[in-house]
Amino acid sequence: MFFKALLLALVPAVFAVDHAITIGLNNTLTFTPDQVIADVGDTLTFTVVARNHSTTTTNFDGAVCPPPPGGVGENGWDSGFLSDLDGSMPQFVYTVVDTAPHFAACMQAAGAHCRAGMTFALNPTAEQTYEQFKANAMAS
Ligand SMILES: *[C@@H]1O[C@H](CO)[C@@H](O)[C@H](O)[C@H]1NC(C)=O
Ligand SMILES: *[C@@H]1O[C@H](CO)[C@@H](O)[C@H](O)[C@H]1NC(C)=O
Ligand SMILES: [Cu+2]
Repeated sequence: MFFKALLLALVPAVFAVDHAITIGLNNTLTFTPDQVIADVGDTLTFTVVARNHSTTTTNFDGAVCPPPPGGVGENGWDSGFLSDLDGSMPQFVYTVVDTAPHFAACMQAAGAHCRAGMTFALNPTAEQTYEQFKANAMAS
């Protein structure tokens, strides 16, 4: 009984997946990959490899850029500014807590990075695609 309970407690940890996302690859205004499908319990590990960026949740449409401090939405996130100007490659880890779509962008330069298409989606859907979100950001 005890061991069965212990095993069940360990199962989610065993199957949780970490998704690595690079911010600023080749010194571009990008998230790589720009969309991730993840399960509850998985983690997203964002690593900034150039300049000074953020990963911050925002609205799918309307007021997309810049994402506001603290992020948008239930279970949203905001890494704050993460600078690699000193070569430290800072990281931000988010643990997935629901299966809802979440849309994020970089809040640097008063939204200029966001409007340049520096965008990311967690669990986008057929109705709310990453491509449409990016287009909304670039038009906002
Ligand atoms: C980064 O550079 C590599 C090698 O040139 C290229 O394959 C890749 O598409 C580039 N990625 C981005 C996001 O610029
Ligand atoms: C990163 O960017 C923010 C916002 O522009 C700025 O306040 C901060 O000083 C920058 N960090 C570094 C280390 O330059
Ligand atoms: Cu940025």
